[in-house]
Order: sequence, then C-alpha cells, then structure tokens
Amino acid sequence: MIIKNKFPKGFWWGSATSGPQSEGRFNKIHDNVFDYWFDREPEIFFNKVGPNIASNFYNSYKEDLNMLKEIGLNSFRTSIQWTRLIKDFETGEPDEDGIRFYDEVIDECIKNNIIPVMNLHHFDLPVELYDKYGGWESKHVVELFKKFAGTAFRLFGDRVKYWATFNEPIVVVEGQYLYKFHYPQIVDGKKAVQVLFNLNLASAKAIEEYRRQDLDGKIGIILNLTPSYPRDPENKEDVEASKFADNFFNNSFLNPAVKGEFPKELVEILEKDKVLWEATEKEMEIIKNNTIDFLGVNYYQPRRAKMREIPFNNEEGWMPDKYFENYEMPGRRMNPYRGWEIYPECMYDISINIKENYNNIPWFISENGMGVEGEERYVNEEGIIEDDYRIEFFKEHLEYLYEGIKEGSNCFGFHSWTPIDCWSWCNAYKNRYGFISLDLETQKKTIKKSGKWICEVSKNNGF
Ligand code: BGP
Repeated sequence: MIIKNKFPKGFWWGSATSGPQSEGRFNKIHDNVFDYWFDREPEIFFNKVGPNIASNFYNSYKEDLNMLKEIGLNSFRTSIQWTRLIKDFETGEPDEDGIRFYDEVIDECIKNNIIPVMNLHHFDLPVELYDKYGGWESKHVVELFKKFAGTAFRLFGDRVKYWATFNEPIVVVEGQYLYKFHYPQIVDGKKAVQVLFNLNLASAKAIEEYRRQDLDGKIGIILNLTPSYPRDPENKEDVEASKFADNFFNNSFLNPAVKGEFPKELVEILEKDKVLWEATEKEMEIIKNNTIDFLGVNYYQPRRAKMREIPFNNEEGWMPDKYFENYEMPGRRMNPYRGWEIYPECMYDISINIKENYNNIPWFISENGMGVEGEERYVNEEGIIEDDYRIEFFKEHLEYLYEGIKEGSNCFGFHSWTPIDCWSWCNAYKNRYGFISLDLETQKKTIKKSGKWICEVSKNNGF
C-alpha cells in the first residue's frame, strides 16, 4: 500500500471527549451548570436526554479504553470534572472517590499505551459558584479554579504529562453571555467581556500554579478556532468586519495564551465603547508571564463575515455583532445535521497562521469531526455502521493539515471528536461523532467502519 501522506514521527492519533459528556453523574458530589439546567428544564435537551448516564464512562472506563486501544489510538483527551474531584471549592480539598476514579482512568490509559491529556474545564462550572458569586464574572471564582487546578496537578501531575486549562473558553462567553445556548442564557455584552478576561486570567493563573509545582510535563489550552473569511476580500468594510470577528472570537484567547497580550485593535474598540474589562496591572503581568507550552485547536467550521447591513440597535446594549454580520455564502458545503459549514481548506490556513503569526508553537488538532443524525441507517448485516462520509471528512481535513505540516507548521497530532458517541450539551444524543457507536438503551458499544479506518491510519502513521 502506498502511504501518500506520511505524518511526522510520533504523531498523535487520538480522540477527545470530556467528563460531563462521557462519565455520567454517578457518585458526583456537586452539580455543574448543565446538570442543574437539565434537572430544571429537561425539554431543552434533545429527546429530554440529559447527562445522567452519558456513555457510562464512570463505570465502563476499562472496557472503553480497551476499545480505544483496539482502534489504534495512542492518545486520548478527557476532562477532570471540578464537580467530581473537588469536595470543598473554597479550599480545593478533593473527594476520595473523585481521586480514585481519575487515578484509575489515568493508570488505565498508561497501561494501554495511550497518552492521557487532561483538561480542567469543559463548560462545567459548578452551579454553586454561579449562584454564590456569578461564576466566571467573579475574580474569586478565578482563584477557586486555580485551587482546583493545583489539586489536580498535585494528585495526577506525576503521570499526566499534558494538561489543558480550558476547552473552548470563548464558548462560555458566547453561550452564557451572548447567544443563549448555555445556562443561564444571559445577554449582556459588558459582562461577556469581563468573563472573557477572567477566563484568560484563570488559565494564566492555573499555568502559574503548574510552573510553581515544578512538574515534568506541559500545559496548554484548547481553543476552537473559527477563522474568519470576508464576504468580499476586495471590500474594505467586509475585511474590517471579518478582522473584528477574528479578534473577538479567536485572538482574544489565542494572543494572550501564546503571546501574553490581547489584540491591540480589540482593546481599543472595547475601550472606546466603554465595555473594556476591569483588570489590574498585576493581573496583566500574570497573563504576560504565563503563556502556554502547546496549543490545542478544535476546528469544525470557518466563519464568513460581512460588514453590517442591518444597522446595529445600540439600545439593546453592546454586542460584538455591532461590528460584523455573519454571511451565508451561497454554495457553501454544509453538514445539514449540525448546521455547520464544511471547509477542510481551513486546516491549512490554521497551520500557516500558527506558523507565521504564533511563533510556530507546538500544536495539535484537538477536535475535528462530523456529527450525523440517524446513523443507524447505515448499519450493515454485521451490525456495523458504515460511516464512509466520516472517513471522507477526515481524509479531506487531514490532507490539508498535511500540506501545512509539509510547509513547516509544528503540528504534532490529530484528535477526532470523539472516540465513543457521547452526550452533547443541548443536542444530547442527536448527532453522533464517534469511531465507536453507542446503543443508548443497552449501552452496547460497537466499532464503526471509521474506527477500523483510523486503526490503519494510526498503524501506518498516515494514509
Ligand atoms: C465542541 C465541544 C465538544 C463537542 C463538539 C461537538 O465545541 O468542545 O464538547 O460537543 O464541539 O459539538 P456538538 O456536540 O455541539 O455537536
């Protein structure tokens, strides 16, 4: 067999999930915002399926990790739930069963030659910290996050060599404070901007704590990059709009994480509009001095932007949308189930952007994937889902990534979303992403055609 795209030696072929989306709530001592929301308003969630059982990873992690090994994965990201590990949020004191569980998961990964990548926040703020302090609006919560992180590093830092502080922090800003897709569905641009700052600060403080403990490993952050493309690259106003969107949704985390500072143009606009965050000099110093070792990029879709055509209504308060409108490009390729554009070329653009503008920092694709509804349509006589569309999707994306690597971008791995079909926020089990399918009723897990495919890719380090 000819391997056209041979990836760099030691390349990560893996997959990612998160605690709240896979574990189930078994023995969890606190509720996060999604647990709480589901208990109050189950009808918000597709078919009223909540996070209570998810894919049962809490009970079946051994079998699950065995299956990951069987499909050739050499690395795996999940998250440590703040609401499972920590008994007392104020002191950071851990819970015994939380320690036992994550200890066993990490050891089991290592036993199976799977590199564990542990993330500390995946949209799962403890609801108690929202009620008491306003969650990420509060600098006290930033301190509590640092304590949680410190506890996790102390307990598992001897075996976990790759840490991430946050997964997609901008989604917290968008979901909770702008576009109403996370609890508590607030619309408040000024608060959103403060939260954006506080999340950056929380990440930097966790990194500071990691360095203080002097552990032998690396720490990074996972960002969902949705590069912006202007409707008309010749139109100055479209280009400006697209640049603003890039600065607000991508660079507001990317720049502080890699370079220790926020994009200047963005700060100027927020200042002029009187919505800039409150920050002390000392906090800016912490951000400046605690940048990441590596970057994880979740890539699903690009953003297409144009100048505002419908005037922005100032009376409803500040929103980033003041400076751009989303543009529905005619003829764009869509994933109809998720409603996201498919644009694999972006993998190359991201690679080159990191190489040229972000010091060619070591990075990996930490999520990429295709959520499809009704996959049981594709089951063959042997009971296996033939998800050729997913294989094609990955191949196309990997080909563009490969081009970026060939031009010198420092990418060391590719993680799909997700190894085993898992629960997704409000969409619950509507769209499936896994290499391994999950029968919700029986919890039976079966390797899909794409699972066999990735095994070959991993073995050959390419395709
Ligand atoms: C990312 C999240 C994941 C996952 C994935 C798929 O944004 O980090 O948690 O859910 O998207 O998206 P969805 O589940 O919304 O279809």
